[in-house]
Amino acid sequence: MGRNAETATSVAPARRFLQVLGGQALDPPPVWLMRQAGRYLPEYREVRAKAGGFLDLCYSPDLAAEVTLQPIRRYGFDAAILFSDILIVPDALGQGVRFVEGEGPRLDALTSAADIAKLDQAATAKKFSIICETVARLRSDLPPETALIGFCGAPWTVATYMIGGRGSPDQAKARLFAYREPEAFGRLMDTLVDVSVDYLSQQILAGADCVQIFDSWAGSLPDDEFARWVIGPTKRMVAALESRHQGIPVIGFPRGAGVNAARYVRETGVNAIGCDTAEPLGAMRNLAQMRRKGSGAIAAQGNLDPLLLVSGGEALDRRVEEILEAMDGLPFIFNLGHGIVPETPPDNVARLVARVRGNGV
Ligand code: 1CP
Repeated sequence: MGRNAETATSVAPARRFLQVLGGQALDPPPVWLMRQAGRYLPEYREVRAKAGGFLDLCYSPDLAAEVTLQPIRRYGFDAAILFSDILIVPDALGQGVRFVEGEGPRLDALTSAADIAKLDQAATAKKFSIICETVARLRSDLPPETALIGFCGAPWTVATYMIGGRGSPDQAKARLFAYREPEAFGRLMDTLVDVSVDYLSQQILAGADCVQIFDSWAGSLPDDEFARWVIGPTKRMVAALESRHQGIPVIGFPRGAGVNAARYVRETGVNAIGCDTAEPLGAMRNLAQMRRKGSGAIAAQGNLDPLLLVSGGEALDRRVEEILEAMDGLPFIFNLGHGIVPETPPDNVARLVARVRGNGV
């Protein structure tokens, strides 16, 4: 791997991934996978066991950089995503966050306006700086042609965990809180917008080439609440990032947005939209034909079903072809429609990458 190759030359390397985020169509399209570092890889499980807890892994720049690089070494993806988690933000704000083996995240749930008032923005600096050490290490360790994606959760999605105390199928606690106490909920969202912009801004200064905002639970809101809690905060984040880091590309991933996806693109100002598995290919094609005010084309990213990557075989090959064909000639980044699942056979990932790049198999 080309260590420090970027600093060795004064010419910025061509990162195909960033060309597409700039609105170009490339053949073959760049490819990376959400959750590409993770439990499906034996080398990840090894490092994870050594790290102790999941948060310990996130807060160890050496180990976090190592697991970020693992899928790049194996598959040569066009982009690496910082290994971390969207729940670093509540943790850094002082809300208790734990990851329970085999169960997932558990947070000391916020139940009142008073709990929200206790969140401590000033406390975030120390933890964010540790994460940014991982980013800096990655930018120097990655091959120069590999883009580095920084990320955070969108305010709505992070709030669903902060109020629910855990993942839930319907995000009922956060939705109810937002209906019953819109002012307090609005203050929580304002805090999350501010802190998340700072966090992404620090990742960009440390070397991230672009950022992705994960709104995994965007699909649980009716359209007026979608506008208020998904589009509004994301739009403010994109504007703030644009004013601090002109030209930095932002990918939005409003999972489950459905027919609201085009409105999300139009109103938030994102450069690219991540499409989930349920997005029809025709709709993804339409999104990749939209244009951004004052700048180039919108890129679309997605949207293979992660379970097809588990099943593999001809069904996988067929769908990969369909997606490539549908997105031909448009600014498109090949990805899954949601994160890779732990049951995924690593060989299927190699097969997918080869097919996307036209290398047969
Ligand atoms: O034991 C383990 O190894 C824990 C599994 C795991 C991993 C690998 C968690 C716990 N988080 C992560 C890393 C992670 N999470 C990354 C970086 C790795 C990469 O992409 O290669 C990213 C971008 C995330 C983002 C994330 N975390 C999201 C948004 C994307 C999505 O999948 O919808 C969400 C919702 C989370 C919360 C979270 N963290 C972990 C779990 C199991 C969950 C989901 C919990 C739930 O809803 O029940």
